[in-house]
Amino acid sequence: MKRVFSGVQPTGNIHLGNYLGALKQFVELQNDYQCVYCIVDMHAITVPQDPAELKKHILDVAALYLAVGVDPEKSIVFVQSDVSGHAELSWLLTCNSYTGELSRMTQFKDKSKNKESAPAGLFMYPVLMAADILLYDTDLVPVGNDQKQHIELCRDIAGRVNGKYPGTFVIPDGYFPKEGARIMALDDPTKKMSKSAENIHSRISLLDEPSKIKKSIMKATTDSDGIIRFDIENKPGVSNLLNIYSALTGESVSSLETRYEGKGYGDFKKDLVTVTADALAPIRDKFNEIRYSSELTQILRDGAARADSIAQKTMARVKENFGLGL
Ligand code: ATP
Ligand code: LTN
Repeated sequence: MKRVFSGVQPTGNIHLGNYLGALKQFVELQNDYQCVYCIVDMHAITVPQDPAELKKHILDVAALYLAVGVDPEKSIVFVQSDVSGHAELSWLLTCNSYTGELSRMTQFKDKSKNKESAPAGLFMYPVLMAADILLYDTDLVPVGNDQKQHIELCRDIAGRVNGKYPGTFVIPDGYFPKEGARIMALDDPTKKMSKSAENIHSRISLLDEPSKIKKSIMKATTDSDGIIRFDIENKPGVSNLLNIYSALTGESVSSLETRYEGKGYGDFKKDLVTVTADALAPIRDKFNEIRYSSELTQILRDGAARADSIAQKTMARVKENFGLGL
């Protein structure tokens, strides 16, 4: 069976962008692949974290994985720092990466902008991500569009290592959803929906109550021409809402355009509120059921053991190929 790997950072406020860009695909891929889903806590510490909050967010993301439908009987769910192979492989890849290519990563440039000095961990972030992926001989990586550059870098590093040490890594492919690969902020559709934006109405968090969902969608930025049509250039707000509607329901954007012809933004937004609230209600219920159960930690322990046994095999092969150790 081919293998899927992906990860989400435990940093709170998991939103509709994370769901439609990544988590929804995690569930869909479970039947056809062996899936490995990680909570990447070592990526989270590339920026300052409060230890107690971090611990809480690790369990929040784990519970959300299960709440959206990741099935621990089928998929491996675990916390990155519980498997030492990630840090170990990361160093071997560091020695096969160049400062030039890492300096070109747009996420690094964005996150270190206006800082006199950036943490080295932020710079090395994509190498740790490559280690995550290559450690499991991954074939497919479901992520949002914002991760495209990191996936390309991972493929470059793997290809380079294979050039020096043939047969070391499987070269992975990115897997990007057709709709939902880039959900934009509701208050500013030129920016991606983000966990860290100050305005809570810029995003819909997966655990938002219906009243909050309603407020955020009804406030969402549109335009003044009143036509429900997909046009990213000229109508980014309406296009983003169409995209969300389509990704949540499976109805195509063109069918939505036809159905809402002659109707106003108010009607369209009201329907989108219902669609969104209906999609998130079962996720919220399942989350509340599982978040404080002892089953959750047991699932993560089992997951780490299963992940570690794959990781150890890869590390033995990689070390052998590199000529490391006894
Ligand atoms: P944020 O920018 O919101 O802080 P992130 O991308 O830094 O999120 P993660 O939680 O690690 O952090 O992302 C988890 C997944 O969600 C990734 O696959 C990412 O590509 C995807 N994702 C994040 N934001 C969006 C978005 N606005 N639209 C679609 N996918 C997204
Ligand atoms: N950088 C990713 C999170 C991440 C990841 C991974 C995704 C870390 N390691 C491995 C896929 C595969 C992000 O979405 N911010």
